Amino acid sequence: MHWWAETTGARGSRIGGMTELVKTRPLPGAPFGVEVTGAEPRSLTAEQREQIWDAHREGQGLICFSFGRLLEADELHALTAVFGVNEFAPGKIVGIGKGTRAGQERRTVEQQEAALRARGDDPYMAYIGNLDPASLEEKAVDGKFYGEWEWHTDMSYIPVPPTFSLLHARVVPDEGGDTGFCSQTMAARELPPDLRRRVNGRQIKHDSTYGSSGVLRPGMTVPDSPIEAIGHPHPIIRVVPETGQEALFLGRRTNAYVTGMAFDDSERLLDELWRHATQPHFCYRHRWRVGQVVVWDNRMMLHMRHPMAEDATRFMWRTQTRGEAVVPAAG
Ligand SMILES: O=C(O)CCC(=O)C(=O)O
Ligand SMILES: [Fe+2]
Repeated sequence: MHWWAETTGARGSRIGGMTELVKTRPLPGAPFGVEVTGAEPRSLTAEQREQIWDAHREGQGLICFSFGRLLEADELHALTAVFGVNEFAPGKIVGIGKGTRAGQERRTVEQQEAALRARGDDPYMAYIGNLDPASLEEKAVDGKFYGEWEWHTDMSYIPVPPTFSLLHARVVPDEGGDTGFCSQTMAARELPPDLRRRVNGRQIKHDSTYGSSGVLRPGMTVPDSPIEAIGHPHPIIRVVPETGQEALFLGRRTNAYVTGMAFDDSERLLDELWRHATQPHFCYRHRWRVGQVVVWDNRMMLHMRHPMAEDATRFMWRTQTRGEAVVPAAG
């Protein structure tokens, strides 16, 4: 982990003299990622925010905040705001992971937001798990919730997907339900030249039919083939503007299609790309502790969820930041 060796000296002395800085260290057991402790989301100083951005760069898009306690909703929103503009949670506001039903009257974003708040729902917070968010009683969920969720980046089927996602562990099982992360900047760096040549300038259409657990999204129907599936095309290699790094942008494998190719050729190319992109040495498996917030940069990282037992309980809060136009790599 050479970046750490380069910065330890300077960072160590800064921390030694000034207790108001947060503490950072490489995420234990991970090939990338930084763990941050000592952050108070409501009162982060400019210098601490800068440290967090350093952690983003050093961690190659993955930061784990270990708070050792549950956060209040406003604390998670404040932490989210460090990374960008807080975005509505998926599926709550039309256009952000939610379609309009035929015949439904169009309401403004403000009207939709007010309606959510009126029934006690936070428009910026998603709740993921098998507990009811208000009562915290167990609730029935689709059986697919307990299975393995496929590798993906969040909402890549829209033109401007969210940049950061934050997941806050509130109830986690003793076993199972880990979250996997896979560095796509590492995957881009190690892309074999022949494969790079074949994907240069090409786009993948990212399908919106299914959620990551394999459940059909509300209002969607199963397409005849990935070519017909509803989604949005994005460049296969993108650039992260802050660092100039390239990253593979694959979205999810299900119903993906390399536009302009014969279907079988697209399938073969996608299989080859996914085999390359998800090699174990690009990946990290996060075992959750209650109170942690893991932040990932969807421009740099795939993620997935490992299966869990059907009698286990898992409950997370989740927020995201507004995206930016996807920057294609120079062809
Ligand atoms: O629950 C998890 O571990 C990951 C869920 C997920 O894909 C997400 O929050 O975007
Ligand atoms: Fe996700």
